[in-house]
Formats: sequence, C-alpha cells, structure tokens
Amino acid sequence: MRETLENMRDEAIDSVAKIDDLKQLDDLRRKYLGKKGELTKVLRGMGRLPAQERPIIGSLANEVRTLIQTQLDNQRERLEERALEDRLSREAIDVTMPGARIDRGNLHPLTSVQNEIVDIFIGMGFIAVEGPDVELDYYNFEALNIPKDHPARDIQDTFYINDEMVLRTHTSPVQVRVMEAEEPPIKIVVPGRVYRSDDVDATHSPIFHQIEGLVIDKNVTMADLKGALDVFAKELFGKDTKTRFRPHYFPFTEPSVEVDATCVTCGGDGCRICSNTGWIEILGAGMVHPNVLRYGNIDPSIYSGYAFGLGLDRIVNLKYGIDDIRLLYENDVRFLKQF
Ligand code: 2NM
Repeated sequence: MRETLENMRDEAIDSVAKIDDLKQLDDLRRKYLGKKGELTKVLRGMGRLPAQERPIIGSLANEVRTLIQTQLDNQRERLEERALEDRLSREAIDVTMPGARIDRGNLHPLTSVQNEIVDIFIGMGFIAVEGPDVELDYYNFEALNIPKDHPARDIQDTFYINDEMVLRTHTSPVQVRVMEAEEPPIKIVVPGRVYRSDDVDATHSPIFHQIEGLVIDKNVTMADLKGALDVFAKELFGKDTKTRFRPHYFPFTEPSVEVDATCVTCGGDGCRICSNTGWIEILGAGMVHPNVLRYGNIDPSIYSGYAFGLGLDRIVNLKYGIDDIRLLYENDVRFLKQF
C-alpha cells in the first residue's frame, strides 16, 4: 500500500507538470483527489490494514494528498498566468497603426458656393439677411414695381398659394421688408430659395437659388455698383477677371444692367462654355427704382441705392463645369462627394 501511494505520488507529480490546459488539470484533480479518485480508493482500503500500520499509511496518504493538491494549485496558477499573458498579447493595441478612416461628409456645392459668395459681400461690409419663402404678392410683385399685368405674375410662371400669397419668385421681397423696417444706410445680401413654375430641363428647375444685394445711402451711384460688382467677380473667379455692364431692363431698377465676366473656362479667348464670346453673364443689377424706394418708405430725394441679383445654381455649374442643373437636386452621393 505504501508502494501504491508512492507510485501514485510520483505519477501525479509527473502528469501535473505535463498538463498545459486548465480543463485537463481539473480532470487530473478528479482522477487523484475526487470522490471516486485513486487516493480515495486507497483510503477506503485502509480498513483492511493491520491496526499498527494504519496511522503510518494514513499519514503518508495525507502527505501525498497535500503534495498533489499543492502541485495542482501551483500548476493552475502558472496556467492562469499564461492564459492572461496570452490574452493580453493577443489584445494588445498597436498605437502606431493608422486609425480607421472616418468618412466625412461635405457641404452641398450650392451651400459651399453660397457661403463663399455671401462671405465675399460680408468682406465688403454687407450683412446677410433671410426672409420667408412663402411671400405676400405685395412684397413679391407690387412693392417691386411689377404691375398687375406683368408677365412675371402669370400663373404660368408663379406658384400661387392663394389670391394674396405666392412662393417667392426672387429674394427681392426680403429687401423690401428690410427697407420698410430699417433706416438707411442699408447694405445687405439675401441668399435663399426661390420658386418658378418651370418645366425641368438641363437649365431649369422649379426650385432654384438666388443671392441678391441691396445698398442704400446718400449719394450711392452707378459707380458704386460697378466697383462693388467688379471686386465681387474678381474675388469669386480670380483677380484677372474683367467685367462689362450691358444696358438691360428690370421693373425694379432704373437704369438696369446685365453684368458679364470674362469666361472662367477660357479666360476670354472663346470656348464652348461662353459660345465663343469670351464673356459669361453672371448677374443683373441696377439703381433701385424710385417707386421701389417709396414702397420701402425711403425718400428718393434724399437716398439712392443699387441692387443686384444672381442665380446661384448657374454660378455653381459654371464654377465646377457642371452641365445639368438637375444634378444639383438629385442628391446622388457619387456626384455630391466630388465637391
Ligand atoms: C436683380 C436685378 C436687378 C433687385 C432689386 C431689388 C430691390 F428690392 F431692391 F428692389 N432687389 N433685387 C434686383 C435688381 C435683382 O436680379 C437679377
């Protein structure tokens, strides 16, 4: 029996040392120390021993149990430590790795060019103002010197909400509201959505965008208009840009002009974009009509002013060489993320 115990001890020490996983270690513990384990079996057989050997074998059995238990505990500690180290090295973070790329969105080209243009005017002392998209007929037409029989008022061109209200066809009504509310000097830019009942094609959309401007003070002249708009064109399209002013007609300004800039694409040499003229129309402008000043409660014998309006969508397309306005409204991310 002594021999059995000693063999068991040696064998247990040996096999515990070879174990390299916690599950197997547990199996070994059961094999030697469990309820049906080998050591238990030996202890059960002790009853058959002569009485004087029992304490000797008993104490040897206890020694062997303690020894095996200690070996098991030590091995368990080693394995657990190793498992932790493995896990730590597996989960280690390499702080020198490049980070996962974060996909950033970008502003819609209409928004970024609008910001750019508004910023140019803010740089010249203008203040940006916004107003309602649903407008009274009075502000959209009447106060802008657009008479009742004017073609712009036609149901064909204007979205009427009811007899008195329309979706604004330009941002000028905001400027009338500012004239009514403020004393000159006034120096504002008004960006915003406008609406006209057009059929959709490459150059027309029923929703589009304008940026208009209004300057009113004593002694404002056409020279001020020309200077400001020339500076604007140079800032937007580059310092070599030139401008020219052609006579035109608008009901709300007198005199009125259309303003051309040297073609952004060919620099004035002539190309497809400018139909070989070297010039591109960029905006309309003029000296505010005395009737409009009066509608805005401003005395035309004391004050004068200039105003201008540009179509943002067309400018965006010119700037980026986009040939179809519909691309600006389809929200195809493959298109939008190029800007
Ligand atoms: C344009 C062209 C010329 C304009 C006039 C006014 C107002 F309210 F002051 F009378 N706002 N905008 C104006 C003048 C707009 O767009 C092509």
